[in-house]
Amino acid sequence: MSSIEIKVPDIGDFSEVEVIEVLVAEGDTITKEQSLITVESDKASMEIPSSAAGVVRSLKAKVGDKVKEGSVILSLEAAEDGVSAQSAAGTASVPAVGKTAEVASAGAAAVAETTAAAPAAVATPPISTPASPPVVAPRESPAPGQPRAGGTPGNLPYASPSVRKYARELGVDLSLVTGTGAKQRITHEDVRAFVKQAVSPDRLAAGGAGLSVLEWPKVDFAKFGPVETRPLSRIKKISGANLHRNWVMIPHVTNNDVADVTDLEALRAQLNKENQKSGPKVTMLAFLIRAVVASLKKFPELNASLDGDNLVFKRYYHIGFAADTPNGLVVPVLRDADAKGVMEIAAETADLARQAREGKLSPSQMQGGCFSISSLGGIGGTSFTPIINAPEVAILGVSRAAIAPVWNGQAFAPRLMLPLSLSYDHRVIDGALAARFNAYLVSLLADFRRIAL
Ligand code: CAO
Repeated sequence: MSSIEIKVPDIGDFSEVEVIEVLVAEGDTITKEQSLITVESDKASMEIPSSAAGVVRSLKAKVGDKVKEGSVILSLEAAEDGVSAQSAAGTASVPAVGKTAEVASAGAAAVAETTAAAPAAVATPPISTPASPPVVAPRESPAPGQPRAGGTPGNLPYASPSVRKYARELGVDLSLVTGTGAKQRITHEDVRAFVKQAVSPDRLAAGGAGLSVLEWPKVDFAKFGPVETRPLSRIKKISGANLHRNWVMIPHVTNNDVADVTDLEALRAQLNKENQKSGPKVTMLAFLIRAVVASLKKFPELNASLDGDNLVFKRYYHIGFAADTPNGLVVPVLRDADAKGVMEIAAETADLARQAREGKLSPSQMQGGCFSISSLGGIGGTSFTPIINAPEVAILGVSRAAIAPVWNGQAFAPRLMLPLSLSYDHRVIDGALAARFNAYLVSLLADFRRIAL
């Protein structure tokens, strides 16, 4: 082992350049061609590679130093098969710094080309010269008086070659990263922080859209009174993550309407009276599913899903319905609802709801839904905003029916009015279409014979 000094090689036209990054530390074992420091001129930043392999004994260059050809970067305990001290001392060939700098000033297109070529330069440094030329990245200055953006479209982000390489390895688009280094240069730490934020649970829940919101408040509730902490159920954790994503990613609008279900309720009561012993209990939900299917047939945009720039129209009618269970909300799916009558729907939804409460639903029984219904009518409420069950584009919320005075043209009559809250994805469904859908549904529920038309 021999001790050698690694010096700054010939750096072309530049008499003095600033050290902006030190890429190794004392005690590091380095390989030949490994980048040691990044220096920056007014036209380009470049990495100086080592001309020998070995262990770094002492670092001589630090960030902010001005260095020139011959300045000592570090002293190295060279490995046995290392290069001779003389060659390590920086008798480097003239690097192409000046040439690259010209490219850099030749315009955005040329700059992009230089950048695109950079990976190869970094990955396989030239080996034909005693000391390889620095790896160079053109430097783009901000317009006078303008702050340097971490990256704006068309501008080359301001970062050293090693940061560019690091970003490439992680798949980070540097134009999206804000630089916090000197003169807003993007540092390794900036790339790390960007990735950390990109993979944070909140960000992932938002599908990468990213929300710039305050951190969730951390409160020691026990300071204010007795507390008991219980873990969320598995269902709550899964449904919570889905609801959160759907809420933040879908532009929801809710259309509220009321249906006169006086006659329908009378029919339901009559059917239940007739079927008391034999048939299933006929529920409002079963009528609603039947009416929703007829409405989806008339307004197929609500029986669709977004797929990038396309809208996928479904020619099947699988209807999900929210079921309240001891462990949380689940949405069983009634398949081929268009092929089933109200009695069959009533029997099947009752069975699915029972399986849901007993935690016996299989994943396939909760998949493939086209449209969902969330009925809180048996509990209460006058309206609410149901959250769309992605990738569906609409959901119907049903609140408690109540007797209300309705003007029939001559007088107010007591009618049973059912509140319907239709939430829709405004990217797919216009407000007018949603209002038409809801009005049509209202008309079917008011006179169920219309479904046969
Ligand atoms: N208005 C007034 N009363 C209603 C009604 C309405 N819209 N819907 C149902 N009811 C009444 C019924 O008449 C019935 O009363 P009777 O026992 O006197 O006949 C009672 O409420 C129970 O109704 P049901 O047996 O028809 O059941 P349902 O259709 O209300 O509910 C199901 C079935 C599975 C939807 C329900 O059990 C459930 O889980 N609902 C909650 C859904 C939910 O949690 N949604 C929110 C999702 S977002 O968090």
